[in-house]
Amino acid sequence: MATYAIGDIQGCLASFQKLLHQISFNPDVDRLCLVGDLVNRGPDSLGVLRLAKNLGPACVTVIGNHDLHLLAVHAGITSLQKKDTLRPILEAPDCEELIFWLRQQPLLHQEREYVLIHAGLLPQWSIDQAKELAKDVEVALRSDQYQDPLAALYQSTACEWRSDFSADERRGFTTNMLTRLRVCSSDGKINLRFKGEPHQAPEGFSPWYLLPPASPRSETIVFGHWSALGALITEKYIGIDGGCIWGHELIAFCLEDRKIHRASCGSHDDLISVNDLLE
Ligand SMILES: [Mn+2]
Repeated sequence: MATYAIGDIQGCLASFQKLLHQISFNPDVDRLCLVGDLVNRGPDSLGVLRLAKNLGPACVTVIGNHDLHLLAVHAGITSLQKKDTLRPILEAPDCEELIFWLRQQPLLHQEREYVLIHAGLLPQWSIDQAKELAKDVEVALRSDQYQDPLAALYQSTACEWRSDFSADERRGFTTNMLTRLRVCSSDGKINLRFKGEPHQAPEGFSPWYLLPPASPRSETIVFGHWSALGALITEKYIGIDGGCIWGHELIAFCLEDRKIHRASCGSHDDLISVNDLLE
């Protein structure tokens, strides 16, 4: 029995299947914890979503920014962008079931001593506080009337906590932190524009995982979202976005033995050219 956390798949079904084969994944005894961004940019987001959903209780994912974008497009809050590869999901006969499954997933998931989130956690927040903030968003997304709160959190530009937040503003801030954070200031301001490498962080901002938490955390945080970072394995922080979509690798981290497994993504159907993405 083993539990694997897997990094951002982004529609790279062939790489996902290759990695599952490599780790001899058996859904009857093993578990998968995905760090989100199952969909978009890659060639088969529909296949990835179906595979994850069909694994039933053997698979949980936290919701990433691309997953939220899919929910927002489906709800009519925004439209497909040129680089999006989400149309096959929207046109699939099982679209409604897949969307329902996706919005039942958490933004934060704890698996024993590991806490999974898509992007990051500001140093000001304890794990218990982060769970409470995440729950607030999860309840809204799981509700039958999820469209209005989804629109508010999807469009939020909140980068800094304010104690007088409305419910929509609070959920927007939480979503920006958990699904988009890469660098922040020591006083808890998020920079949502920066996507470069950690050492290029703008002045006054640091990679979130380098800032000491205000209160000690016993848990280890597993996250994705930062392909320029690649695999980061430290005692308390495990980054596993291997940049699969850029032709690098898809990464699995085994929670029991802390071993890393990698599927290279450069030589098969999932590789898309950078030109396709930039056009
Ligand atoms: Mn992401």
